[in-house]
Amino acid sequence: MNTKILLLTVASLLVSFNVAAKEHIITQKNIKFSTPIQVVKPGDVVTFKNADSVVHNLISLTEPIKFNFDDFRPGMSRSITMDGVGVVDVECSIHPGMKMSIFIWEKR
Ligand SMILES: [Cu+2]
Repeated sequence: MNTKILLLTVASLLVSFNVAAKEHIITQKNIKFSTPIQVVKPGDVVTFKNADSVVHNLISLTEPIKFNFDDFRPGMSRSITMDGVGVVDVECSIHPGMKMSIFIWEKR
């Protein structure tokens, strides 16, 4: 195979791999989120997991992504596609101070 064609094929595969939606996993453990801040690209998926031995909940009252998962028990997980651009503030209303923010941000 022609070397130039091979290189172009590899490059285009890398580019398409790079733009594919990514999954970001955020756990709830020891009454904390695993990170205070998560930066994602529009279309990426955030999966929340309760890795604690206590019940939490998972609430966002902020645009562009609003949700309210009550009774989020140990072992449960939820995946949410991050459409739009903005800052999503996530909290557990059972445990004050259990907060984190997701920045949905597209690099120009
Ligand atoms: Cu909690």
